[in-house]
Amino acid sequence: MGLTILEKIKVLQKNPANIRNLCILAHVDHGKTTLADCLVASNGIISSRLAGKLRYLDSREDEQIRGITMKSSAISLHFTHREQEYLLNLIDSPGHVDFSSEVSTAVRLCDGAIVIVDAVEGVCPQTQAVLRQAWLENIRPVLVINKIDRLILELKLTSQEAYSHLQKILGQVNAVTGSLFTSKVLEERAEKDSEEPEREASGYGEEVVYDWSAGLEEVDDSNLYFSPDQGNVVFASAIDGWGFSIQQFAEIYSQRMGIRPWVLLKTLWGDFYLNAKAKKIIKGAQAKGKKPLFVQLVLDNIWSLYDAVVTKRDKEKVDKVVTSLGVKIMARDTRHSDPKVLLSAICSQWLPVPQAVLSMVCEKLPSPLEMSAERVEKLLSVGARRFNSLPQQTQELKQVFLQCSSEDNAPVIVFVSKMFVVDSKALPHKRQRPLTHEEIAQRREVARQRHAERMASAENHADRVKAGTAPQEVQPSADSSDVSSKMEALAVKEQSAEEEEERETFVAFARVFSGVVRPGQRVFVLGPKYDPALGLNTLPEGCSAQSDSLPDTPHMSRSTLGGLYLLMGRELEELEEVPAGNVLGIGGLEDFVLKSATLSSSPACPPFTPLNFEATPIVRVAIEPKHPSEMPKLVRGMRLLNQADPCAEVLIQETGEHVLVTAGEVHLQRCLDDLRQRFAKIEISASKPIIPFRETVVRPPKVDMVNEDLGKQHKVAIIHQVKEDSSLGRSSDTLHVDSVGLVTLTTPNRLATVSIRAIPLPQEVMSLLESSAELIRTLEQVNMSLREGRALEVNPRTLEDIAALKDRLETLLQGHRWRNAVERIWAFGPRRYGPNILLNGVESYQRPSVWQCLNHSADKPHTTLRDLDNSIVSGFQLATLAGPMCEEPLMGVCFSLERWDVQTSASAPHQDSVEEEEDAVSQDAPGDIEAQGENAAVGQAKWRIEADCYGPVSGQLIAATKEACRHAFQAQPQRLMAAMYTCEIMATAEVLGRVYGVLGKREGRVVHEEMKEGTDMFTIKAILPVAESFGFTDEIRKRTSGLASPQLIFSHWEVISSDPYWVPTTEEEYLHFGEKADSANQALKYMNAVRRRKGLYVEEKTVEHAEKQRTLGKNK
Ligand SMILES: Nc1nc2c(ncn2[C@@H]2O[C@H](COP(=O)(O)OP(=O)(O)OP(=O)(O)O)[C@@H](O)[C@H]2O)c(=O)[nH]1
Ligand SMILES: [Mg+2]
Repeated sequence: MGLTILEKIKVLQKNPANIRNLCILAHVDHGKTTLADCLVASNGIISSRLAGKLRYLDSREDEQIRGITMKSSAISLHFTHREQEYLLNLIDSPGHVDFSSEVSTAVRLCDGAIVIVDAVEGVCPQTQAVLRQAWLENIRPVLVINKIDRLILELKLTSQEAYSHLQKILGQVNAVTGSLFTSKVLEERAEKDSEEPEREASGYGEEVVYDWSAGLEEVDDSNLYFSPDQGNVVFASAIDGWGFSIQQFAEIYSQRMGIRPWVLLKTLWGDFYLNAKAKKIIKGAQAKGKKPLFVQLVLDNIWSLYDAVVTKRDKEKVDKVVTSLGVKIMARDTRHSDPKVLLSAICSQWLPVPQAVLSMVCEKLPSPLEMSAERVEKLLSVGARRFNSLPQQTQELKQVFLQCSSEDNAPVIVFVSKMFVVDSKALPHKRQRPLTHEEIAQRREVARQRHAERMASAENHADRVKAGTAPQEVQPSADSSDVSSKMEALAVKEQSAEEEEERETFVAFARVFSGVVRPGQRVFVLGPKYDPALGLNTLPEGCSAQSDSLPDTPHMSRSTLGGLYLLMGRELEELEEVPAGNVLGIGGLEDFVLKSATLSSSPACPPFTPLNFEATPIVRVAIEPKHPSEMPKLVRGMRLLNQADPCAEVLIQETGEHVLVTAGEVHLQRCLDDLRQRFAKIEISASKPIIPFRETVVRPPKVDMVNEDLGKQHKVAIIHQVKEDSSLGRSSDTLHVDSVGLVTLTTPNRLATVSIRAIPLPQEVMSLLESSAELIRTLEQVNMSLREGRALEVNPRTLEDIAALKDRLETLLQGHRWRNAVERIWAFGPRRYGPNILLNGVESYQRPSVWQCLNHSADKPHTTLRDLDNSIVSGFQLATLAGPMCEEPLMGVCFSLERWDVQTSASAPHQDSVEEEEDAVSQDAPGDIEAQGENAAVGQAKWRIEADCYGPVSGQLIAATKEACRHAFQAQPQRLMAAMYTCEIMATAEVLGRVYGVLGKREGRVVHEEMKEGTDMFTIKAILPVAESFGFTDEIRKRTSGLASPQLIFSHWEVISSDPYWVPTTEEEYLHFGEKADSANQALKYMNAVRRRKGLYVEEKTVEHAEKQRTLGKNK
């Protein structure tokens, strides 16, 4: 990059009004990187001939090979629009669903986005996802409808057909925006309503006016939608280098036809036609069968140009067009064998796409100064807290954000959205940079002098030789060898230093929201759990990150900023300072920031809300080095990978395996490549993907496997009955299982007894719990703080969500069995927010409800927690974390605790500190229920001995609850649940059959099939088990010669209908399946595979009919 551009950008960085931070968002392959290429070419960074072919921002090798973007990367461009200079910080993002976390990191740093839609494919799943992300972050989008050339050349639409097709696409995009908008308005409305009564209560005497309208009518949504006449839509073909907005044509035709530009602007898009005789523009083109203005004045021109240049190759016509457009074409373009070259040469001058897109960006996207107050509040209020409840100093920061000030006294606030890795060689101070003119001149001068000296000494020497005296002949050579050896030594040293330096360097991808950052500046690094109120209390007033000794504050550390970099795609340029409103790279933070963080010079600054990630990491593989001795390298590599990827998770399982969790197959491949080539630099082997399952119970079936009513038949198989009896009526001295599945278990010391029953939760409840996991986690946090006696000021919206969840649960859990169940919920699990419920069915135990944050007068005396309450919850958590089938988490199971007796003796003396907890039981437990030991003295003595040998009661109760849950689970019909993907496949009619073939083979199910209007493409929506999905994309691509390429998105969990423990038990079943029942049992296959992987016992007959085999062997 020339120095002049860098200088220019540095100047522009200081003027936030003319800065635009934007990202390019779209579904995969809709042309983001191609468009970015065109924009980059407009700055002369790459040649415009290569634009679209180079994909400059896809700097990784695998990105180029696969042709998809995997990492978002940024570049700064400058652009002149209406005599103003603008700085555009552009971020190209990936469209593949596996990398959607990269989109989240990009969106957070921007104020606006270019959303691209493929003119043929229209709105796709990721288009909707990115529009939603833009909404969630409150950034403003503009639209580019790309690949219009495909309508002409591939679909061969007429201009009129293309117009209606474009209208449809616009309608689709607006429908998505509309639904987002409506939900937001309704949400705001609800929030306002909930705040109003509060205001009344606070006694400000404000008049409260209730308004019953939904609020939709009064909100102005005219600026919200994409419409060419609003100037927020560009039609383009990035690959051919052209693009236009209505404005451009309005200007052209207003001069040519003498119509005022604003009239044209209003009528160029829409149902208007030109009446040439009357020289009037009239509405109603469609009704009268006339060509709409857009077709006549815009599309027809483009269509005829393509026709002349590409289809007909009509040289004369082309020449005419070239002269009339006034563009200059080079001779070699005219002669080129590929007509597209000529086409893009003409189009990129006539309607240059950077001009159209960047003008729209400058006009329609907000500058950092225009950040909305709503966005600021959203960024600053973490979790359930409401903005108003933050400390005063923190609330004042809102103003700072809105001002985006770069004054010296403005506090520094920076958000790091991800850490990325660059080769240390690519860092500016390590890189060889081209010499400036002065340097070249200087070097030339030095070389000249050296040459002159050498000449002079040679002459001297010759003179001396001539004179017969060569006294110091040896000396200089010795000298020089000395010097050279020194040089060598230096070089070696440098090399080893370099090797050391070859380590990957992390650069933080960040944006300055306020203040000015400089290298070497000290700032606070705020973790996601940092609480500004606490920070302000502990730190001395007016302290700054510069101060030397500061008291330790939780979730806060201090760090010194390393180098600051301007992100220029593949390159980084060093900067001395970066003012507010700019995107930048920061070095030197790798030890302080894991993935994202908030940096600030003020302790009042709260951490930003976490990024919204849409992808669920689901594909797990275990990784090990090829050579066991390289384990430390692998561990380090995995740590680096974890830091460098926003979505990948790295963990060590209980089995000691190193596990990598990724969002999908493509993501997995990239992570493995990164590990091999960048982070660990060793050979590694990865296991087959570990497929997650869930375990659940279902209602007992009414019919058997051959659809016969179970009630009418009697069971025949004696062996199986024995088996069943042993599982159902199992009993030992501490365990009893009754015939309806109620399990009663006593702790080994016989002091506590629990009775638990497992009940399947209705499907809707299970999905509700699953989708509300985040909310339940918040609920749990609120409860925790209530229990500790700290009242947390909760955001009213969160409270409302919790109330809504409760209501919904109440409506879903209807019927006799679930009477009052929602109030009786004891806990959720596993991990306290999972989709299983522990229900309190103990009549005599009234515990505070989990919903206690909803009613403030909850602290009634009779609802205190019983001691050891926590042990029951812990036991439940353990039981739900790993089920008995194959130690996978449970899902959709309700455990109802129906009896809980604790036997204690009221005055048990204790010396043992271990027994403290028991002590508490004996003294405070209100539930000193039931038999208090027949003989107190004997009881006491016995108890003490047993407590000694079995450990504390709390621990025993945990184990007992866990075991009871497991037995209760086993007493019901058990099922495995499989993770399911949804995928949308777009395929042409010819390959449709093959797509179905592949889906069928992999147990996929088609749920929807539709023909895309105006094309010969079909969109198929299918559901596919994750377990069968590996290699699916590749197979589909191969079988359809690359015509169909599906994207798999995790959708839900589904019960596998077959019973893994099934054996024939009725006569009919025997008839049908025989005694062995050796037809394939998918669930059993999955279950055994998991058990085998985990090293659990697998019940399998390896050799059957051994005798037969032996006889066979003998006969041979
Ligand atoms: N016909 C046509 N093809 C285009 C156009 N723009 C891009 N393409 C092609 O579409 C394919 C995908 O382009 P990319 O720019 O890599 O798409 P992307 O949106 O960056 O894809 P991801 O980053 O993987 O999400 C490439 O083969 C491009 O050549 C266009 O305007 N017309
Ligand atoms: Mg791309």
